[in-house]
Amino acid sequence: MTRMTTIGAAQLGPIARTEPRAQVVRRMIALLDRAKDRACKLVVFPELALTTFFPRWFMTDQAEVDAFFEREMPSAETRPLFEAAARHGIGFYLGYAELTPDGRRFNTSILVDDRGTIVGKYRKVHLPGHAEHEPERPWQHLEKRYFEVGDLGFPVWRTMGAVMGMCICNDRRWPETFRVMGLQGVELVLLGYNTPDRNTAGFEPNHLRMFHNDLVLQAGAYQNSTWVVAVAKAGVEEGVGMIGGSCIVQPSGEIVARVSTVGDELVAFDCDLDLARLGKETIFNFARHRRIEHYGAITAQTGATPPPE
Ligand code: CDV
Repeated sequence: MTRMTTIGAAQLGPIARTEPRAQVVRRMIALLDRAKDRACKLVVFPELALTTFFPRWFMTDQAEVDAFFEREMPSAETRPLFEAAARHGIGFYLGYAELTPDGRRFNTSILVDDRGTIVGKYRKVHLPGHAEHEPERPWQHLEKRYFEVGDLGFPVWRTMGAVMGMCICNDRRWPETFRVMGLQGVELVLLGYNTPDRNTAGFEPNHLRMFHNDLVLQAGAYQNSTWVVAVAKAGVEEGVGMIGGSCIVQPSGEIVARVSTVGDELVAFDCDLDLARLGKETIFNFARHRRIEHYGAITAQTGATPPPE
């Protein structure tokens, strides 16, 4: 018997700075309705899905920043999303900016099961960008200013018939993200992202943005023998082009489904979770082949230390 489950990648097109959450939630519910028609059991939405990607602006007024954060989940504005998903019997991944009761701010994702219960929370560990205004850039990337580094590690959850884990955007570029979840037997990694189509830190041909996206998703899937569902906020948002390219990657590392637009779009795929077994039992049988006595530097140091000249 296979463990087949249909999963939807629910890409969102641009969200304007002035677009109210209630309208974004309506767009998300429209995608959930399509997911229901396609018999999806789980839907993945992007990183910071409820608002525009606000770290692109330098703001000094904390109240202005906090307007992009959620103080409770679900809230009056997001409850309709939870209700629609539960009505359809669909679980979902949702990225949002979290402001905790004790005043901490995280770039967060939650995993909600098919009955509308929050079963998992993840807080982004790898925060890209910078903490101060950098006027030479055409736009800012101030995640290091607006968020704390996540404090929950990379947990996985056994829910909806699979072992699932989460990460967020820049996390996908770090093999440690996938490996820590791989070491917990992850079968399905869910991730949302917001990736500008241009590198503002230095010159890089623009096509590399999508190449690197695919490269790390496919490597993470293959090297840990896991499904990966990666979902973008896409299109030109407040003057910044975002790559899109939301896709579903199977444990062989092959992309098996991909969006074709940079707008609101759902792609669905019948994922056989047991496809994760072959790699886990053979070439990436960790217990059999990993040589941790040689991996100490991975957790003992951050920067590289080349040998002396
Ligand atoms: N939201 C992100 O984490 N974006 C980064 C960009 C800035 C490179 C990413 O890794 O896609």
